[in-house]
Amino acid sequence: MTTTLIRGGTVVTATGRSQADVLVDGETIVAVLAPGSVVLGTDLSRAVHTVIDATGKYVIPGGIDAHTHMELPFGGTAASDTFETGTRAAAWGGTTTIIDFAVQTYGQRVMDGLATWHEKASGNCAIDYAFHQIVGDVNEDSLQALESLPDEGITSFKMFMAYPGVFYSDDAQILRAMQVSARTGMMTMMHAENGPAIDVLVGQLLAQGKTDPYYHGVARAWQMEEEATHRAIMLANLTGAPLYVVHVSAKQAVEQLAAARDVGQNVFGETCPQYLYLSLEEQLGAPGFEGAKWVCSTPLRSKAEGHQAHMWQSLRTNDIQMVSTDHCPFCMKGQKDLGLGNFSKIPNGIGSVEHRMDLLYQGVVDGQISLERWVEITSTTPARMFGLYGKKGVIAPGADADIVIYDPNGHTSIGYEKTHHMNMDHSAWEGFEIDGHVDTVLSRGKVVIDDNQYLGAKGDGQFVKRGLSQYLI
Ligand code: DUC
Ligand code: ZN
Ligand code: ZN
Ligand code: ZN
Repeated sequence: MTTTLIRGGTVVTATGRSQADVLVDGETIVAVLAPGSVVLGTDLSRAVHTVIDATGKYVIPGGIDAHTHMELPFGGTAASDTFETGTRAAAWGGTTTIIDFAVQTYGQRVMDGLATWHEKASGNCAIDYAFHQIVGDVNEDSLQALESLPDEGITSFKMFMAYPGVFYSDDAQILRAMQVSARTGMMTMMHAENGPAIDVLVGQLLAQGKTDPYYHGVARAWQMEEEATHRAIMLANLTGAPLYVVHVSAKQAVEQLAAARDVGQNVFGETCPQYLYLSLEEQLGAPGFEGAKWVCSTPLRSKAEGHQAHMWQSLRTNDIQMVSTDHCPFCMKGQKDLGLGNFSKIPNGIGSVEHRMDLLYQGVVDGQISLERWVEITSTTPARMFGLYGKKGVIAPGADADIVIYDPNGHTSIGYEKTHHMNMDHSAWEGFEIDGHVDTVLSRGKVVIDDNQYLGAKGDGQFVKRGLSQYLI
């Protein structure tokens, strides 16, 4: 077992920052020490094999991206990142754990869907990974299967109020699954958009010849998100299920979540980098079919209507608790272009797993959030929300040595020809400049990124079983 000393840095956690050295033994953090406590050449230091100099840099717990879709079958194609390429890209960007969505498709058994996901991921990941379960077909058999998921280390499942005919669950199905959630303590996760109503609007827009990518966002209006969010909250209220609404983008949806939290309901929300930085107006202004790279659901919202600013505000007020990517990459050629002449055929999704830590750090530089809040919303809260805390999400003795050394004096230019390790033919983040840089990444004690080199290997990452959420009242 190698022993590593990270010295000279500023350790930043969700609750504060201090000058400290971090001692790692094998895969685990064993001590957080006053600077210089380990004097090289003394007995204690004889055991130290590697010294990493973090002077002038932040030492933070590795990022946890609680919403990714490697290899997701969608829109007649599949998300272009495999577990191998997607987790490697995540490591490049300072994310050391992903929680991906295992998929039960319509007509499939939940446990068969889960087994398929284990096959896809096992032996292929660069970093640790866990699963949520998508329930695409709520029936007697699925409801029974849900009861046994916590034993498999899966303590959350997701349903879709959108995508009729694909993943969609109606209110009756949602109610029944939420009853299981209430009984077991498992988190219900919800894609909250009124799919049947959206499909009517999609048909009407197409009939009027409005086929460009921009109309995706017009059809998926904020009212569709607010209404579904409210309905999900009411069903959760009735059943007592804890509820986590994914990819929140509309300020009206945040207000629904905030009102429920104000009265003590176990309701949570995540937003994604695209809703903090990108807008429907920019999509409208993109030439030709270019706007297809930003087609995702929920859609980009109007900046003029104030959604973006409200998302940042919600991160400050904790009306939104954390940021995940909804990483769901598709190439323009051969995938997004399925929707040339019909926006509804563009596979939904943006690839961001590599850039989440940097994009949110820019929020610190821009004065949107504090340094500690950055760590909280990208690592600590995801760990607490989804039963990983203690091992993940913190720099403390006993935690896995998932550590990022972040250089606030470094710089990252994001772009397809620059920083890009995701398996897609473009970047949705082209031209973004970050006033910071991921210098070194340790995944369970192993240095996997250092000085712009990848030093890990596929299979380094292990499946992590999760406990119940530690965020519930
Ligand atoms: N939203 C996306 O953008 N992609 C995959 C599924 C989803 O809900
Ligand atoms: Zn979704
Ligand atoms: Zn998703
Ligand atoms: Zn550097």
